[in-house]
Amino acid sequence: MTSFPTGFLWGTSTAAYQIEGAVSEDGRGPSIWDTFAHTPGKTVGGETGDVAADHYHRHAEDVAIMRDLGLGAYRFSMSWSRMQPAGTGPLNPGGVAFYDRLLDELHAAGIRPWVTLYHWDLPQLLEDAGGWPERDTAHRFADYAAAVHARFADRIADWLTLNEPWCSAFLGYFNGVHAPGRTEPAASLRAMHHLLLGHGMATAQMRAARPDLRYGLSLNLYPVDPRSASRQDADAVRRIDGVSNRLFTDPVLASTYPADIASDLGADWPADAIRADDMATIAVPIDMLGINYYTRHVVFGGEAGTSTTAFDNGWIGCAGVGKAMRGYPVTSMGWEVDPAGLYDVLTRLKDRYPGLPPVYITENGASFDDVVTDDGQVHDAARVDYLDAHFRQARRAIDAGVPLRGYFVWSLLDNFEWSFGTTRRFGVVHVDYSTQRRTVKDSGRFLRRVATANAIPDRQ
Ligand code: IFM
Repeated sequence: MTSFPTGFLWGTSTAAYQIEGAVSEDGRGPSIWDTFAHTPGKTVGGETGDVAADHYHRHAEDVAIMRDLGLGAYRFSMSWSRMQPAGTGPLNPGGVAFYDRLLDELHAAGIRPWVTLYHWDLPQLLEDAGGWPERDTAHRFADYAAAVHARFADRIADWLTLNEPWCSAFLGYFNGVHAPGRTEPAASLRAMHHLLLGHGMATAQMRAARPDLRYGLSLNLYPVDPRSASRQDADAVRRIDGVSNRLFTDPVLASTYPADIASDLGADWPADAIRADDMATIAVPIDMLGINYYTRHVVFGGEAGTSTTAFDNGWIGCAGVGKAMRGYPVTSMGWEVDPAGLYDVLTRLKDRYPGLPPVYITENGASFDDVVTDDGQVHDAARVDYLDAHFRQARRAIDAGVPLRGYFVWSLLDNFEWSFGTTRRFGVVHVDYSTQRRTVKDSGRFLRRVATANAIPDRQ
């Protein structure tokens, strides 16, 4: 057995639009993802999250599954447009009632709720007013966070402001593969700044109201390595590490934007949007940093004009830089399986930022083309192997001194995987979308063994 420290937290993660459905019920307003998914050509097969995994109506069953899996915590997001349909004004009683019901179930099951306030579903009316490229959206977010926090602070101790602001900014406003689907480089950098500003303002307000609770955010981070020892590939690493990681970790953890990347981005850099006190606001102290890890980027440079992968990958300002594939096994997302990358991302973070706050893996997992076999089960051996290998790297990182305190697997359920719709399955619980029947996969049973023993069993 490979044990984890006492008190290490095991859980699963989800996000509102990916599982809830019920998009028109109990006063919920439209978000940018409703609009985007309903726009022809934006998602595989034109799928939407209108029903998704129907968690809105099946949350009691889903919490019972988590209890049965022995999980200590559940990270979910609140839908802004369910809580505050117009993005401003009083909270919607129907939305509040839903999350109260969910929290009742979680508390009764002894599962700690971790809430994410923003997992990409901006109220459409705020996008109509300009969206994240507008500074006012950061203020709207802070107001929304304060209102939700005032209502739920007695029931939720762990608060994450943003999930993966990199995706919101660059997939949403740079290459447009996510809502709201805009392809405006300069606006995407303003969006980045205002997302981070919203995080800082929201955190300060929540902490002022309840300094005894815990606050942080989740970033999607990648180890970035060169394809070769060439000077061009070293520069590609600098650039991709800059736009994927440092644009977010430097302001949050060191109160500065990376000067080399600001310089690379030239006229698109939002210098006029960054006001005097903004960096201090963004670097508000946090109690935990959530890290979402999926794969490593191995990159090459010096082939300007030969590669479109920089744009496809959302790497703003990096034309000519490519992503190399190494022939590793890939998930059905096409992402290389690289467990050692988890160790690298954690230890590099610790080395770059002395005084790193406690870290949680707030997402890690894999999509595979699972099938329910004749025995009624889902034998997802590849996902079991994936989780086993990544858990071992997490333990290695703890041994190397990383203050890692918990691990949330993405995801509890198969769900609406954004532009891929339901064609990608990340759950440790299978969802049959025609019946909404849930089937715990072998990976779910493996997670139960790990969570209940707080240890990884030896391989047979
Ligand atoms: O499904 C997403 C999630 O919403 C954010 N992080 C990555 C996951 C897998 O793509």
